[in-house]
Amino acid sequence: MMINPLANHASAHRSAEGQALMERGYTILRGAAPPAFVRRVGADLDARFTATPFCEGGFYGERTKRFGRLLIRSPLVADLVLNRAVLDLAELALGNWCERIQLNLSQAIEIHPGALPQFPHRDQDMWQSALGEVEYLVNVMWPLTPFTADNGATMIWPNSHGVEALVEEPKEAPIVAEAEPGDAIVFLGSTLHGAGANHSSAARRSIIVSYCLGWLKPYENQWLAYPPDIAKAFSPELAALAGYAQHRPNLGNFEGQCPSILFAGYPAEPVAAIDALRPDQSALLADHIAWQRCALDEERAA
Ligand SMILES: O=C(O)CCC(=O)C(=O)O
Ligand SMILES: [Fe+2]
Repeated sequence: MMINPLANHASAHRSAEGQALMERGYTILRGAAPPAFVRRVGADLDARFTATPFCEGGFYGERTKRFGRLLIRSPLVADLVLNRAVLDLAELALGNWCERIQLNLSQAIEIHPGALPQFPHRDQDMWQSALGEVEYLVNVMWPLTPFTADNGATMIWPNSHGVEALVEEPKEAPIVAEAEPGDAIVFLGSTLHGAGANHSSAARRSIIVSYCLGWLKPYENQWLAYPPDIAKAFSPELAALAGYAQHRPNLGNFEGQCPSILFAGYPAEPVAAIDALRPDQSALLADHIAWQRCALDEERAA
């Protein structure tokens, strides 16, 4: 099934990083953002890290802190979410299965000394759907502090993606995604991974930004994280990623229209529901309506 023919033209398709992502299940974009910029993002998030309680439960990790809604925690996060090289990779991996991608989550993670390695997992397992055929998600880890083997850098199992998700045991040993602020660790939703153990004496901080198919239920409820009064300040591209765009046909509409109409306030008067169809559906519909009109004309002429 190819929903979005434009996906094949993504420039990432021809890049070495695009090839690595699709062939090995992950790639690391070195220097995807200026390190000083990423450190400023870290500074913006600092107070929130301190104030946030430790997570509960073995998956999140009890020596780990997490919080979401990063687009309101630092205005700089928008630039990471909209990073062109990253978006190209996300569109490359997901474009065959949807017409537009959406933001699945933005989450800050702090892994404290003494944290155990995280349960190795595939992020796509949050959706109970067909495996091995469709990619649902692309994950991007932006280190805020250096990622080392000692402090809990993400572990990634190369070549564990795609149909390999149907196989119980990964064929290869994991790699440790050592990286610096400014690097972007990109991996597929079908790639086995998990945070490493933190054996160091300092916390490991990072941001995850993930993108998923535009018709899926995202992990973080974007409309609640960024209600219209907040999202109206976003650029159109960012607002669309945060759910203020329909996924044709008509998914995510408000009163039959694009939810971005709410940026002007809730409509005081009733509004018309307007078709938002894919071109193939529009063409089928146009044929059908033409046939109906013809039949009606013939009936009248008889
Ligand atoms: O923090 C990390 O390195 C990985 C976190 C992760 O995979 C997750 O929370 O789903
Ligand atoms: Fe994960």
